[in-house]
Amino acid sequence: MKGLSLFLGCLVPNRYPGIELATKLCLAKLDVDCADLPCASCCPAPGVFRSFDRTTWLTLASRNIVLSEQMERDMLTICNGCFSTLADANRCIKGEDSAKEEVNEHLKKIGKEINGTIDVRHIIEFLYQEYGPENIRSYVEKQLDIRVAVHYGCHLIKPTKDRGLGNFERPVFFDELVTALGATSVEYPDKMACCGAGGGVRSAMKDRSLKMTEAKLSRIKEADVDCIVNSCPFCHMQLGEGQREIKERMGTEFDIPVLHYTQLMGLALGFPPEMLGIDVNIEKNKRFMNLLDTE
Ligand code: 9S8
Ligand code: 9S8
Ligand code: COM
Repeated sequence: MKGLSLFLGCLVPNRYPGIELATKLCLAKLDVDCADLPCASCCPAPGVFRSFDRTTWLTLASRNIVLSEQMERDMLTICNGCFSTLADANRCIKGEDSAKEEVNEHLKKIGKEINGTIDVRHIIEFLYQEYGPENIRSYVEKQLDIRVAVHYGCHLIKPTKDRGLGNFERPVFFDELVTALGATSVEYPDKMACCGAGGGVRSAMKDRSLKMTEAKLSRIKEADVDCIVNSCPFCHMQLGEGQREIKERMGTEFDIPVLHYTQLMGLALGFPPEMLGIDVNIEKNKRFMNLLDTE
């Protein structure tokens, strides 16, 4: 297997640098060879660019993929949206000669060429396929005796024929990675529903987007969990910041901690919350951390 390059996307560097650190700490603990990917741009976001102009979407994605090809590394994403764009674009370049030629005509202008020599991975899929839940379990230093609502997000599992991660109505791979940390993955209705943010809905129709989020958060609240875990910084923002927005606009209060999987894994591997971007000055996070300490 090739080494990896870490594709951060936009949201992690701009809003959640703690998720970058959590990712790097976890990967180092697992001895994964993962390097920074300098000069990367937005993936570009699938729900926006791909919907408007396929060639622009494919060319920008290809430029990012080339950076990793030049390093002779597979790309690792920590966001469902980035995974969707980069994995789908890569598949398209590898499978369609005409698309590859068209993109290379554009890339030539900046002295680059895409060859289709690497793979694109998502950290959840990578950990599941290359390590497996049992193996992850052996790295755990602190058993997390908590109830977790797993939110897969849309782009991690769809299109299912390309993802190859099993059943898309009731997938289990993400849940298994969560239970490997000692936690319980709690079932809840509409678990596979969108968080409400994707596909430009958050930007274009904020009220509708938050209504979807409120519905999802209500089902999660009823399931009586200690936190929500996601694999996508966009879902992370919608389910997290969205709670504040919903309280302001609709008055409903949720108060549920939201963690990216790398943050949850970081806690299980023994790192303190401060190193994982978990702000314990926020009351709900403080309560969550106390819960972990009173085992
Ligand atoms: S990059 Fe720009 S907007 Fe974002 S985070 Fe994930 S999807 Fe790709
Ligand atoms: S769910 Fe529906 S489109 Fe998506 S992956 Fe992340 S953001 Fe939330
Ligand atoms: C969601 C990305 S992760 S997008 O809004 O669908 O582009």
